Amino acid sequence: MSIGIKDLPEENLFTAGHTACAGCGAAIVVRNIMKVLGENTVIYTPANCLLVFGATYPHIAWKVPYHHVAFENTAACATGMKRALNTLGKEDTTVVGFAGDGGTADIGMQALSAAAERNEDIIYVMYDNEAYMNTGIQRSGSTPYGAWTTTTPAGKVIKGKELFKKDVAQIILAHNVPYVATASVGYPQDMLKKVEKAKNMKGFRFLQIYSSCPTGWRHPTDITVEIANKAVESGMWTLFEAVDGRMEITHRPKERIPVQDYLKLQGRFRHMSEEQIRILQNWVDKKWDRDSRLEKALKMLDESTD
Ligand SMILES: Cc1ncc(C[n+]2csc(CCOP(=O)(O)OP(=O)(O)O)c2C)c(N)n1
Ligand SMILES: [Mg+2]
Repeated sequence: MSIGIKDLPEENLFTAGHTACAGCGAAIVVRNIMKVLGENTVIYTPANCLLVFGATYPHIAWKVPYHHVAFENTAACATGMKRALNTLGKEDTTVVGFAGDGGTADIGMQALSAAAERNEDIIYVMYDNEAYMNTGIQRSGSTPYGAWTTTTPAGKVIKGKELFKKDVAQIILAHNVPYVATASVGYPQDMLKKVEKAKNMKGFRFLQIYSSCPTGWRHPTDITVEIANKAVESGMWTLFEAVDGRMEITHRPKERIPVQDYLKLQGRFRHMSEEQIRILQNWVDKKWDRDSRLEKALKMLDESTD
């Protein structure tokens, strides 16, 4: 039996009183994940919103050991701590890196890839709010096509981001690590299950978690979860997990809603032309098709080597 929402302890290890914006997806994600990870956990965070709203001197929201590290080296620092704890005979302590999409898809990728290659015994969580939010909404490799950011403005010449979202979870999956999953603030039960599974495994474990951002995405603070649901229902976000490389889509929308139903709730997509929406819809259709075929192919590959 996996953990349910009602089983979560009352106590917050990431406490109330942090200074995240109202409706911040990342804050909801971190608070709930910490309830599953428990007290015997050590945290690493590079520069990002989570650093600022969770630990700005002299205040701190963390009730477990917490380290702020440079942007580039979250996975390397977590690795060092895990090895040191092992040397001290504290093998049961979980070491976790929590980084944003900028700190993962772009700046932290090198250390992350190296730690995954070495199959280090750590959990790495990428909370994905699809831009460098803390420094004023600059685009990252994880920003979707068409989105307005301050470095992909929406004007007469440039009309939001002209490139497509980098698929970080698939990049990590290609490292053949024990556990890779995507999750979302809109699907808490699915997320908690995946975190619990990751916690109980050994080796390198990676979670990419959709974390809506009312400030950067320009949406009302009370529809954080609704937007997250529409991301999955439209196919913009695929919920999957891969244990030892066997990929399984964990929530398959019965009928995908048009991507426009997702876009229209957010100011960051307001400027998009019909042509741009068509381009994005086409990208989503292809991505969904590829994810579904990849699921089948990896399953067949796994069965043929059993
Ligand atoms: C090497 C380096 N470059 C740039 C910065 C400035 N900086 C601090 S936080 C941040 C944005 C982080 O974006 P992301 O990782 O997506 O997290 P978010 O702020 O969105 O939560 C940047 C660019 C820095 N601290 N160090
Ligand atoms: Mg970000």
